[in-house]
Amino acid sequence: RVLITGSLGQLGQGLAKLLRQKYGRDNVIMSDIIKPPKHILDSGPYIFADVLEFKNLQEIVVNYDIDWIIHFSALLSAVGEMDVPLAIKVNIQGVHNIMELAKQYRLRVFCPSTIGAFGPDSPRNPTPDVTIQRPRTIYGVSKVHAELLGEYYYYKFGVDIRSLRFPGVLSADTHAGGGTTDYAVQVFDDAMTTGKFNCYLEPNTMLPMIYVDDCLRALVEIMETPNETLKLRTYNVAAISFTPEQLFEEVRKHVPKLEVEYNPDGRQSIADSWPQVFDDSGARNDWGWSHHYDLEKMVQVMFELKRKILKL
Ligand code: VAH
Repeated sequence: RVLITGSLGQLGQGLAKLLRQKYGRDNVIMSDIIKPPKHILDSGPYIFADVLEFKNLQEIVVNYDIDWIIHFSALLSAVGEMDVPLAIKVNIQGVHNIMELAKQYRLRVFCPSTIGAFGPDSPRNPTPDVTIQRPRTIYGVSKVHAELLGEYYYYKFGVDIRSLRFPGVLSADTHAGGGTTDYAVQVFDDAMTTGKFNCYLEPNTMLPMIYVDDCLRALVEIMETPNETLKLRTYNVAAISFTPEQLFEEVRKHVPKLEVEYNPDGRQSIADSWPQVFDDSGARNDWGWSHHYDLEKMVQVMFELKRKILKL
């Protein structure tokens, strides 16, 4: 069985749906620390799981016969900067508990990393799998820590940990919580409701991005890859890179009158320290990663889904 921690974030819902199609509704347990909306309860098993409570996690692993943990619980880049002590607890202490749990019960673990695990000293275009990592956010520091701790547990205790560095994720039915790339999600709602968008990044801020279906397929693919195939425990994956102005040009093919104002805020300095283009050739060569959604297709499907969700 699979346990998804932090499953009410941007990726958990879509992943649960995908894994339940493959492994059965009752073999994928969504979890978080808040009460879920009704449609989540109706979609399959959902339980309370606090990654800071080791005993709570042990009980879940035993009572639900868990084999895999997908560990999404974390404070993302921007929100982490607003509460560093909480980010250190959740993103670092939380991952200590998950690693210990995986060692104790021989679990396979997926722990997402991010473009945010790189910093201004890393090569930015392109950024390879293995290079300097000196991130300037507590989110990035905690994700480098998770990568290194995961490798340690793999080589020292044989814990089967896998990780992908995700770029900004575009999804239509969920919102990220406090990320720096979230402008690329929010613009669709604003374009369809007010026709106006206030962008907190400069127009030419290039960032690697991926559509949520590609992102979740990459996660399932690496989790299903035989361990001996993997040369790294952490791989970059991306689809494409784009700037706000390139995204808005594509959005205007659907909402021609979109008006954009650029008012950069604190997230600009975070974005300026991140990769502009990911080199994900390692994933493509080692386990056959390939993206299906380019910018045009991403924007197309986002509008199709948004029209359904917003009933416009
Ligand atoms: C964030 N969307 O902006 C997340 C992600 C690639 C960035 O980690 O913090």
